[in-house]
Formats: sequence, C-alpha cells, structure tokens
Amino acid sequence: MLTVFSSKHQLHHGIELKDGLIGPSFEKPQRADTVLNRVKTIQLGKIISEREFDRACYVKAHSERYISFLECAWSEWSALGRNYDALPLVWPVRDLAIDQEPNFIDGKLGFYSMDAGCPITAGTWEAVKASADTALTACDEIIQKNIKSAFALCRPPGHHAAREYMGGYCYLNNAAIAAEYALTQGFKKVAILDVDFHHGNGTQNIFYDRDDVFFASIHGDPKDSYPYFSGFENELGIGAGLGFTANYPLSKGTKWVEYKEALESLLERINEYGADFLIISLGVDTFKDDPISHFCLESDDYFEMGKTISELNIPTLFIMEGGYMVDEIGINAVNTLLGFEGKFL
Ligand code: Q9C
Ligand code: ZN
Repeated sequence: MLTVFSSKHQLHHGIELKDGLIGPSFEKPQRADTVLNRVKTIQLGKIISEREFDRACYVKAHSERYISFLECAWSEWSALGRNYDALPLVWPVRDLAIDQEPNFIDGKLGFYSMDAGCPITAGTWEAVKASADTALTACDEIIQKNIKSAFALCRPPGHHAAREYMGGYCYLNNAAIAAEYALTQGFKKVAILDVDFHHGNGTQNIFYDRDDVFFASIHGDPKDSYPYFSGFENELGIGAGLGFTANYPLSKGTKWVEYKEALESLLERINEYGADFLIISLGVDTFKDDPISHFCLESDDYFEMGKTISELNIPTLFIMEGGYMVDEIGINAVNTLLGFEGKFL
C-alpha cells in the first residue's frame, strides 16, 4: 500500500492540560515517526511526500474565517511578546446567539475551539497544512492512479476539528477535507468510518446536514469518555442529512468480539448506503495499553479490522488519527493496513 508522509509534522509539538496539570502533549512527533518506521520495516510499499494543495481545498470543510484564524493565530499571539504555546481560556459555552468573532487573540482562541487541547506554536500552521495536504495527496493518488487504497500518515490528527473549531489535538479535519476533494473528482457517495477510540465529533459536525457523505463512528461511550458531549446513538443527522450519521458508542473495556459486531453493523450500513469511496479515520487508541483511552483491542485484532473493512471492496483511504501508546501505534496501524491487503503476520 502507498504511504504519504510529511516530515513537516515535526514543526508542531506542544503542551497539554491533563487532570489539572500542564505537561507535554500525548500527541507528540514521535508518534508519526514510529508509524513511518513500521511502514519501512514491514515494507508496506512506496512512501511519497505530500504535494501542496490550494487553500480552497480546506475552505470546503471549514469556514474562510476559521482558516484565516489558524493562519494568523501565532503571529497575533507572539506579537504580544508571548513566546510560548497559545491556548484558549474562555469559551462561548452553549450560547448559540454569539456568532461574532472577537478582535483580540485570546477571544479568537476561545471562539474557534472546543477545549484546551490545541496549543498553537510557531510551526503549528505549517504542520497542520502539511497534514491536510498529506490526506489530499493520498486521496488524489487513489483517484488519479486508480489504486485500491492508500495510507495518509497524517499528524496532527483531524477528526475532532469541526467546521469552525479546533479541539482534541485536531486543527484541520483531514478526513473531511479528503471527502470534499473526492466529491469534486466525480465520486457521489463518500463514507467516512471513524474507528478512533474517541467520537469523531468534528467530522460529524461538518457533514451533519448532508446526504453525500455518510459518517459512521465506533467509540467510547461519551457518558464516560472524551469528547463527552457528542457521539450518542440518537445523533442521526438533520434535514437532508437525517439518517446519514451513525454512532455506535461502546463501554469501557470493550474487546474485539464486541467491537467486531459494531464494525460489521456499520459496514453493512455503509454498504446499504451505496458508498463509492471510503475514508477510514484510523485511530489506534483502541489498543489495550493506550494511556488515554479505555478499549482493550490486541495488536492481532487490527489485522481482522483491516480484513473486515476490505470486504466493502471500494476505493479506501486510510487517514491516521489518534493512538498514544507510542511503542505500539506503528504495529497496530500497519497491522490494519496489512489485514486490509489480506496479509497476516
Ligand atoms: N481525560 C484524538 O485521539 N484528552 N484526540 C482527553 C480525558 C483529549 C484525543 C482527556 C483527547 C483527544 C485525535
Ligand atoms: Zn482518539
């Protein structure tokens, strides 16, 4: 399988507020390097760099003003003499009447975020853009070269990023941007299957009122797990999008037997939908030893996951999302890709 990778991911690394304490983020550069090393060790296939795509490609999934905010945030923050990570500290909680962008950077950071999980540093925008370009390049390779699948080794991840806000380590929604791109290239029905441990709230937000992208997610029950406020079974889409969002929350401690049932059920839904292009938001934080998640998948289970997904038999773009057990994420991500190709080690 073809892999697309950008070394620019290293430009982004920041802090995280966890359990009331500030420390280095779990979402660190070593993650992508580990996965790349595994791709090389296993000789998964060719590895190419990302190509640059037009800014208009991101403005489909996100708003113009949100992209401008991301582009300018670091310069506005650092112009104040703040030579450390930018973090929000005030949010317009549940007051939908507020739709006015503040002038000041502290206000903008809150306006365009759902949590404090997205530090902005000097290299963040360049890395974030390269991550979206990585997804777009992999998507374009599938389409132009008519290949069955590709792996976008994206970092930072994307699935918590909504149309107008960042959150949970995510700035641009790489999967949503790729889905929009596939739709411009003649595909009519895109399905995004999100297997990250956390609900893909951002992807859901972007496509909630649409029927040309089916969003399906298996994740830790939001009653117990981040992002807490979305991913419930009764979130089904709205308007023209009603019935084109499917959420499958599972309890803490879920193992492959239960997970497989959820996966097969959602793949069946995607098959009924008649998807002609599939995007997998591939988070491997479902692993038993993941430091911030609560499922119990074993490394071998990822082969099965890949094989099960391959049975849909449509062009498939894998996009790297979460996974924080750095020693194993390479093994688990690549096992999924190998399983998809019918190879079990
Ligand atoms: N105690 C992704 O996997 N921290 N993002 C939650 C809960 C945020 C995860 C802490 C986790 C975000 C892409
Ligand atoms: Zn996750």
